[in-house]
This record gives sequence, structure tokens and C-alpha cells, in this order.
Amino acid sequence: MCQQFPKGIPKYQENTTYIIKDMKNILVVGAGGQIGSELVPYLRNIYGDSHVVAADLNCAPCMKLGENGPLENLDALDGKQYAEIVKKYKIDAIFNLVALLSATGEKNPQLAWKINMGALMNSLEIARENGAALFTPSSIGAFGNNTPHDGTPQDTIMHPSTIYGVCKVTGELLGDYYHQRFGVDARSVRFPGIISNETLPGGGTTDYAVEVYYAAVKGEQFTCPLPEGTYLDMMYMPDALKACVQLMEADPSKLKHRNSFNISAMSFEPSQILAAIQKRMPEFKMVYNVDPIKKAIAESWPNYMDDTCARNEWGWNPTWNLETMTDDMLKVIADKHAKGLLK
Ligand code: AKB
Repeated sequence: MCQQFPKGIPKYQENTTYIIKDMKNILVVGAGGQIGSELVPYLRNIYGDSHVVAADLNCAPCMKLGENGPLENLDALDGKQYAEIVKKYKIDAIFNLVALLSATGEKNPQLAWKINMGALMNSLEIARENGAALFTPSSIGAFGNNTPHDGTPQDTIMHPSTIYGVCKVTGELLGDYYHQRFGVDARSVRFPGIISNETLPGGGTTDYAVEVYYAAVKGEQFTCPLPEGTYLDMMYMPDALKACVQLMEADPSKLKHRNSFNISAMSFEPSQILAAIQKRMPEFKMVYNVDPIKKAIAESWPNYMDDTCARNEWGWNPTWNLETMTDDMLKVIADKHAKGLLK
């Protein structure tokens, strides 16, 4: 059963207006990354090109996002510049996708905290000052070694061993705090590894599940950094995009949770994704060369999460599984390869 969590935190100040607005003008911060580069066109398709502003630290690699809608250079750590953009476009919903991921975070924990928490605090404050709703993804990385790994419950022990996870747990707490204390409409999901074919992820522990498809299409042998048997939750990008909009459009009176919902679509380990690819490309080969940091991180994360609360509270219902995703990934990446678009 989905219980209200946490309980007993004082409601937001009485003189604070609790604002629930329709998403009309949306800002995607960190738009050039793996999720942002696909979320921007997805949102533009629903809400209109001119109503979805893409912003990134460095727009040069994501100029494509400026072709049919607004694109801004934005350092999310610069609160003044961030607030100016929110005011300029009368933004009422922010998707804060700025993050240094789990494996990169362990190389420089101080920088990971500075970027992940700096962008989040600015997003929360700017959302509060401007009455904007805020979506910030959490992750399976918010869990740790002492969390139940099989059927990880929605409300459970959260004691991560990575700086990425520490930021995610802190972010979840802050999101709920800003909601209860100031009435900010902050919502979030705990994303599993996201598999996609537009922009490569960078610095994550689950990245192997994207890279393996590119290696297969290029006719290369893949070296897997995680050991066989390492189960992790995963999701194909179309389901991740659907989740973002479905949660932000959900009736707030139905939400017992906010920050953050377990959501999953599939769980597999490296030899299963290998088998799925080999079923379609029997010549494909994978070897293991285990990265001890990634192994430790992956082993501290759930094997699979229980996402019943997301299903019950806002209708989460993923479409893609390992088989259908593998068909699509290989087709899309092969098309790009044929056109000479792969590096
Ligand atoms: C990572 O591997 O760091 C991310 C995540 C699961 O949050 N993909």
C-alpha cells in the first residue's frame, strides 16, 4: 500500500500561496544532455515550439535545439542569469536536468556536490520566487547497500555510498521540504538507467547498456565494465519522456508522494542484453573487463524496484521491454550508421 511519506512535517506557511498552474511556458535546464536533448522536442510537440525554452551551459553542441524554439546559454549555478531567463519567458515549469552522474561523481565528489546541489538549490529558489513547478530527476542511485535490493519499496532505507546518491537523497528531501514549507510544486521520479539513441550518456554506471548497442552496430567487440549477473533497473527513453510529462500533469490531489517515485520498465544483467543483441546479430561478441568502481556502485543499487505507488498515484505504465527496445535501438542506430552519422 502507498502511504503518505514523510509524515508530520509542518505545512507551508499560511501566507504562502500554493500554486498549481498548467504548464504553459517550460524551461529545460541541462537541455543538451542525454535526457534533455530528447525531452525538449518531446515537450515542444505537446506544448508548442515557442513555449519550451532549451538552456545549457554550452549551447554549441546542441544548436539543433535552437532551430525550432528558444535556446539560451545558461550556467545553472548562476542564479541571477537563471532567474532572468525564467522571467524573460514567463516560465511556469522547470525541468532541472543538470547532473554529474555516478561514476564521474566519484572522480571528483566536491565538484559533483557543487554542480548537482548548486543547480538544484537555484532551481528550487527560482521556482519558489516565480511560482513555477519543478521537476528534478532522482535516481536508483539514491539507494545503497542496506536497501532491500529485490522489489525495492517506495519508502525504504536510503543510505547511498556515492556522492551522486547523497545528492539525490538530499534533492528528494529538499523537494519535499520546498513543497511543504513554501508550496513549490516539486515532483520527481527515481530514474533507472536510461537507454537512448540520440545523445550518449556520460559518466554513469548504467551507460554500458547504451554503449553495447553502438558497438554491435559498428561491428565492434564490446567490453562490459560490469560483471555478469549485475541486475539493474533500466528504461527506454520514450518511457522516460512519457513519465516526465505524466507526473507533471498528474492531479496533485492524487499524489501521496512527490519526491521521488520509484519507476521502472525492465531489469536485466549484462549477459541478458548480450543475448538479446545476439538473437538479432549472432556474430556480436562481448567480453568483461570489470571496473571496480562501477561494480561497487552497481552492486549497491536495486536489482529491481517496486513502482506500485507511481502506477497507483499517477498511472505510470511503461511500454517498452528488453526485446522491443533492442529491435528499435538496433534499427535507429543502424540507420544513423548507414548515413555516416555515428562517430
Ligand atoms: C548513472 O548510472 O549514474 C545514471 C543513473 C542510474 O542515475 N544513469
